[in-house]
Amino acid sequence: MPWNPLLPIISSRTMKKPPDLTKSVPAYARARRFIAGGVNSPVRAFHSVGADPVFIASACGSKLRDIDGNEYIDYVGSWGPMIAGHAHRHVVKAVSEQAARGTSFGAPTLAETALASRIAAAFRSIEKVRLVNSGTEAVMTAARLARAHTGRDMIIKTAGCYHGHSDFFLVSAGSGLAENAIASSPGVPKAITSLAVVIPYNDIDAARAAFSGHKGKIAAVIVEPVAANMGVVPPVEGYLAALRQLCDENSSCLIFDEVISGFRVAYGGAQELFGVDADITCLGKIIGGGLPIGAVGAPAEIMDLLAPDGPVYQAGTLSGNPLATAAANATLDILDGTAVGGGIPASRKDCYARLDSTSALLEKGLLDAADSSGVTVTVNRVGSIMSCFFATGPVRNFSDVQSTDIDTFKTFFAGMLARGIYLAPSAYEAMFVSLAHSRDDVDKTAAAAAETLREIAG
Ligand code: KE4
Repeated sequence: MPWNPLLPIISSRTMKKPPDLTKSVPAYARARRFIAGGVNSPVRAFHSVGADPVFIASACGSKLRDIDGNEYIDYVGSWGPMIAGHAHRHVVKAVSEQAARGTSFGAPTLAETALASRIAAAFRSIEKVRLVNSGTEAVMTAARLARAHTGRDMIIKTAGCYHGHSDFFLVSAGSGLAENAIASSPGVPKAITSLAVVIPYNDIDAARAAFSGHKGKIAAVIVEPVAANMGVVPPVEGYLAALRQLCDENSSCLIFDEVISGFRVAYGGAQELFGVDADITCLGKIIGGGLPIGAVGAPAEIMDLLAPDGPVYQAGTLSGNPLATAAANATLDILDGTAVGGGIPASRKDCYARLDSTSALLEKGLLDAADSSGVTVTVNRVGSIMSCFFATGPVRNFSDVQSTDIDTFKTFFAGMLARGIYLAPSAYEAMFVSLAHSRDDVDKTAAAAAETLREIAG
């Protein structure tokens, strides 16, 4: 049997026989010959967990199946979009029927208007929308709109939040408060990063200091209202409202990057959950039901700045693509309870109640497993996203996350994968629960966690 790269990871840390990756191993080698890093998005390469990636052949409901035939309970859910579960028949039907009517026209369609109107109805801060192809594009456009709307250039971001890979947002926090940022990627000019002010998440004093240190120059604050790219880190009580107030006092835009939290933590995202309105909202993932999509939304006064009515240019060949909007509208049908049959909850309220109850069971299962094994963990959860940190806690910002035991996370990841549980291959990502996850899935996950944590405890 060819050498299994997971073996040293798993065998050195878990007694459980690793999955048979006979086909994934050569598949990765071949992929590396033709694709940079062998993957089309870095996190998929499993580098953060010191292993080689598993190649997926198919998925249905809460399960993934790899090209070796191994089945896993999936808590990545394509990094958030698959809230209804994989290959949901309502989504598959909508996309298949649309494909037969044409995949792209480069012209307006009724489905785009339908989706935009549903997004506007879900977020009271949104009057108009522009559909794009990714969360990165949504954030890029939001930043451009904020700068055009205010006539200012600087933007405050928080350390540990991720807003896509456009130049300006590839910055990491300097130490301390309101430091000038340093690019976290070569190729990003200092002239661009010098416009970023990076502060710790959940630190309103730092935000206040950033504003007073750059009076009249701040176009916007951008934040994930529920941080989920440093693991899940909820906003502390009053944090979002305080950012809202600071932006109002300084006539700056508050940009909520709800690419993950939108339609996830509530149908109306974090804005509904916490009752704080953004000036500009970025969406993605769930609204595409697994197809490429992003959206930026705001009051008409801001959105009308966009071409062709306004001077702010933004465009995209496949923006509002018919397949993506078909998947999107079908997914929102499921979440707002208008798709009938097939075990779909009968209403929006039932949907989010089910997501929350399944996730609460999973959170309890992980905590009980840790208790029984004597391993210290902190679980941060908001609705159906959560992270299990190997730390005493609390975990409230990026530096707290960086102080958690990342090595033990790697062992936990390997042990869970060996037991058929597919977690995000990084301590800085979230676990995503879908409507398709069952009680049996949660029980199996909790049992796998208990076994793995017992091994870790030794
Ligand atoms: P995309 O360009 O990847 O569609 O969206 C960028 C983005 C923007 N804002 C937030 C809050 C996001 O979480 C993301 C993308 N999230 C990552 C994982 N946490 C996508 C996974 C990947 O990069 O492969």
